[in-house]
Amino acid sequence: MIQSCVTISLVPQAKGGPFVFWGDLAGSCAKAAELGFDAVEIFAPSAEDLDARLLQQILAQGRLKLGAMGTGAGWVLRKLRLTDPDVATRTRAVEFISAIIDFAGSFGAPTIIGSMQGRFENDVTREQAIGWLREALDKLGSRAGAFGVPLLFEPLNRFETNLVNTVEDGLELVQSLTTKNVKLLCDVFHMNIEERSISAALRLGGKQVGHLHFVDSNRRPAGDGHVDFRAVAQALTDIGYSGYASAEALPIPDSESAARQTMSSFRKFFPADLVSSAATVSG
Ligand code: LER
Ligand code: MN
Repeated sequence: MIQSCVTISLVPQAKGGPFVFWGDLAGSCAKAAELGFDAVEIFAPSAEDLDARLLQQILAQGRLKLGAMGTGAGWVLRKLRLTDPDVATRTRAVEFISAIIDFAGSFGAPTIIGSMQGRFENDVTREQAIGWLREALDKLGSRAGAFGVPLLFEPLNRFETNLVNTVEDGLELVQSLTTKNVKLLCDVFHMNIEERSISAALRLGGKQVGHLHFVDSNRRPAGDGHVDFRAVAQALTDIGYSGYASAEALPIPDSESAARQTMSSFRKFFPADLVSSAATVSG
């Protein structure tokens, strides 16, 4: 069954980024619950900045789940990347993500690697960078496995990375790992830029699709751009996808309206019969 999720950023320095809610964890969760979301995806400055007991209480109050946690603050705030040429920086990047995996894992939630993948540049070749990335993903993927959750790896568009831009690139990477616990996060905004066909790419991803960033072509909430979400929903049903459709979108015109627009699209494109047939396919 496909479930709804919405992003909350707790990182003021990421201002301008594609997050629906900003700050005020309790208030944002209360609003997400009021609008009918099943879960929240949290983008925090670090694992240490979160209070697990408080989060537990807030989630319980709204009958919400933690859908996933992002790690991009490692890049935004600390300039850490898994493919940095400096080994000490790569090690700190792995430690930063490990702490988030442990925190999210204790809530039964996966962790996302997006911008922390970095890029290859200057004297570093793509092969070298991919080698470092594989090393890190093997460690981090098996760490997430201890909590019974996958690690989510997100292909990004060419303006954000030159390493992994498409589902095909992502599959090649995750299938080359020793761990089998890294799944793909398909972000419709990035897919709209990089894929020849969004639905064909989702079908190619198949069982390796572990999470979806549910957002439109212009990074506005789903339904406010030109993505054909009927085709997206059909592809997800065909592959038996049963994860989250998580709104990682700009808060346009404001957070509450963006969340409402997302929910209205979620109900339109993932109606109960489609959602339950997806559950049947996935067994
Ligand atoms: C960044 O563009 C993005 O889509 C995030 O989910 C990556 O951390
Ligand atoms: Mn994304």
